[in-house]
Amino acid sequence: MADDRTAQPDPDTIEYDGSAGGWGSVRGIVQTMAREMASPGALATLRTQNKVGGFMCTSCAWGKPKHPHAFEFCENGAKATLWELTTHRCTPDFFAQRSVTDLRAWNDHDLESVGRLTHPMRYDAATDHYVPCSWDEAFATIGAELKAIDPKAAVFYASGRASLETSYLYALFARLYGHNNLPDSSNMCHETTSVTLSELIGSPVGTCTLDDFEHCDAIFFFGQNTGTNSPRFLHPLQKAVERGCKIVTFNPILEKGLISFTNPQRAGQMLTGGDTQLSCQYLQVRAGGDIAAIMGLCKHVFAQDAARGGTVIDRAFIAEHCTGFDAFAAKVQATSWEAIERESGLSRADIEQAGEVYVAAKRVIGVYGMGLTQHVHGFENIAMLVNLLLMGGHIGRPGAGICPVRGHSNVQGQRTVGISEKPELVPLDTLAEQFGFAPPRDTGMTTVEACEAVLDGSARAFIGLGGNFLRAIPDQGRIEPEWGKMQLTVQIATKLNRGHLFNGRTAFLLPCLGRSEEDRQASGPQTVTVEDSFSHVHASLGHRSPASEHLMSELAIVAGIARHTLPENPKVHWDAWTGDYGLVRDLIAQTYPEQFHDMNERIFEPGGFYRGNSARERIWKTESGKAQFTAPGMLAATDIPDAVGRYRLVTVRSNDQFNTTIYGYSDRLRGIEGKRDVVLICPADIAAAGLVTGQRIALVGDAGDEHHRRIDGLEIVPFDLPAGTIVGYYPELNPLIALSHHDQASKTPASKAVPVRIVAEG
Ligand SMILES: Nc1nc2c(c(=O)[nH]1)N[C@H]1C(S)=C(S)[C@@H](COP(=O)(O)OP(=O)(O)OC[C@H]3O[C@@H](n4cnc5c(=O)[nH]c(N)nc54)[C@H](O)[C@@H]3O)O[C@H]1N2
Ligand SMILES: Nc1nc2c(c(=O)[nH]1)N[C@H]1C(S)=C(S)[C@@H](COP(=O)(O)OP(=O)(O)OC[C@H]3O[C@@H](n4cnc5c(=O)[nH]c(N)nc54)[C@H](O)[C@@H]3O)O[C@H]1N2
Ligand SMILES: [Mo]
Repeated sequence: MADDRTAQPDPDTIEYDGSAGGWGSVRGIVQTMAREMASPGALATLRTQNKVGGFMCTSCAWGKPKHPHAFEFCENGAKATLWELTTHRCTPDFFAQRSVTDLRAWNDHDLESVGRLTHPMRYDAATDHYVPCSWDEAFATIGAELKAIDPKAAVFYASGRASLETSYLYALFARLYGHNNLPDSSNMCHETTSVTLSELIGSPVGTCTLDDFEHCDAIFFFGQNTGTNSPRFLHPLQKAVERGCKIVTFNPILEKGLISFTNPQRAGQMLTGGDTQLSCQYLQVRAGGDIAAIMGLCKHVFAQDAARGGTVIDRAFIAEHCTGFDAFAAKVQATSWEAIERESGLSRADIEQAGEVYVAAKRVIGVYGMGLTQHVHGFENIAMLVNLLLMGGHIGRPGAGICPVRGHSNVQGQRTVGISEKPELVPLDTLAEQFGFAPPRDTGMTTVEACEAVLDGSARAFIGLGGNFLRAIPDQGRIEPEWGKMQLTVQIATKLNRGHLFNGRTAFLLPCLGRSEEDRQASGPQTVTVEDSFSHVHASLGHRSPASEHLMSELAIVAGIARHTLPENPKVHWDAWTGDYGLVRDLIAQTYPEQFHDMNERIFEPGGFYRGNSARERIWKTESGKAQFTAPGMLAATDIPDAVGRYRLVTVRSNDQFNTTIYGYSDRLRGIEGKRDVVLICPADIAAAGLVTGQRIALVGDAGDEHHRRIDGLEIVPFDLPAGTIVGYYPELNPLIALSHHDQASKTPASKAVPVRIVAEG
């Protein structure tokens, strides 16, 4: 148990701002405390989470309100913090006892459970062990290796946690070195959003802020699992419903958090077991059926507009602000209800009922997550939602807008300050002047392209600023064996994961501070900043003493590598910047003056400072200068046609994981306990395939290429799902996803509607 008894929360008394399941979520935290033997004072640290003067949660990117609760965190955020504050340590001794190859037999949960990394480590290929090294040795060797290769053959990956300051310097380092190969976790996540929204409304991010949820009349919710992945969002949703707002949800899975919510902060609800009904209608669309479903909604809106004398569609808004409406209208007209019902798996009557909610609402918000972005036609999914919102003028108006729910806590911000493979999104001329160099102008690699470069041998070096790239990508089974052909791999991390067990010829594992830890540099303790889903920028100050005296901050590590790689430049001061992060914020303000002016003064504003959004002001920074209606060329978000025995596999998260970090084996909100090697199938499909509950099966990839993809030993669990849609866990099922199965516009891997077949075992 934890070594500080006072740090043990009592589930009967703890005040807690929690998630969908009332007591269950409190119990989840207590279990994590016990498992992780959280260090003394861990609970006090939770109290400062998401508060001014405290640190910003490392879990999701949901907004941090101006007036936070006593405990402004959820089950997720608490687990993420306790996971970071564990007393377990992954030391040189641990590595001395186990070879890297041996560790590949460990599962994701066990690898991270070893604890926080304590020392910089070098991979010794001769013995197949990680051995300790000095920071100087690491930086000098990495610098020498990078200098010896073509910069265009290097990939600098970032998982969306590192601060704005670190991210800005990481991107600057890449460009000074000579490439734009800056994929980040966003390239597996909301890159579909960045590409689609930029093209259609001229803003790469959502247009809503938290305030809009206080004024909307209807929320259309697509493929985002709030109770599990962004539980603090349940509070504004509950309040919205209580003032009469209607929520309509489209999701193949009946996600508990979206059906109803027991608020752990309201004593009454906890005592009586009462709850708030969240969705007024829940439509179990088939995976990949949203283009069709939204087409149906639009069809109903047109019909009602005609029936009500043209009062439903906002024609004045469309005339002033939009293009492409006529082609879109023609498309809706030409699409039959029969096709819509077939492709969505929903009945016309149900879609019309949902359409009535839209027709009756004055202010509509469209919310979405991975259920729209991670498809081969993710672009068209989002574009249809934009169409739906534009019809009623619901973008750029209080209480309305489009709201992509971001994942990692600073993933949006990393893009904002230059981590992007797309040079056109970065003010290169400003950077050129600021730092006296000629930035590379060619487009860099996305995640998918980086994987292709590893496969074809053209990638020579990989740096991972956090994350677990090899475990998070598709086609893992094909890429792992090729990884070691790279000359250099460097992983900057807090905990050991599978991605660290596949190494280039020269390889380092560099341990960094977590966000809750004090980051002391030459000028004293440092503050960092992050941007939430609503484009608000918050300061974060860690107070905990570091897990080991040998840790360095992410910023110092990036600067250390850069200093040993790049030639002297009178305008570049890695040491001074490392000594005072305020100087880096000055640089950010110079590069992005419109959004980040006076950054150092503004970062402590309660609720964060807003960096603005043009589409919210109805300024459309698109090619046409207007908001764009589109007419999709297909109704299914996948290109793989339906066939007998072919299923659409959806890979999802449980509430007991954060991406590839597996805290435990409980998917409390879906009622699955103690196992993750499962595949959820609806009872009719189980029967039709001649299978039985509990039977072990294999899933086989059905992408139609020459590669064989298979995962054995999955247990059949009956689950309420649309026919043909089956569900399993990420990242265990990633080897089934073909690299070629990605959104056509943004190259975001399509982790939903993955074509598979079932093979009975035994
Ligand atoms: N506890 C926890 N919190 C997290 C994370 C975590 O791993 N664990 N990860 C973080 C990250 S990086 C991200 S990006 C977010 C992800 O948060 P989400 O966007 O919620 O992502 P998923 O867990 O993939 O869930 C996708 C949802 O879409 C539904 N869905 C699947 N296919 C379709 C479809 O075709 N149409 C529709 N309408 N729905 C569909 C699924 O049933 C599921 O409810 O969460 C963040 N927060
Ligand atoms: N099949 C399938 N695949 C998917 C998805 C899916 O839904 N289905 N979702 C995709 C999405 S949305 C995302 S965002 C990606 C996630 O991909 P990644 O962001 O690459 O993966 P994570 O699991 O978040 O990374 C976890 C690791 O980060 C390190 N870490 C934790 N905290 C810190 C820190 O403060 N600093 C540093 N330097 N390291 C730290 C730890 O070592 C930990 O092991 O996966 C994608 N892959
Ligand atoms: Mo994500």
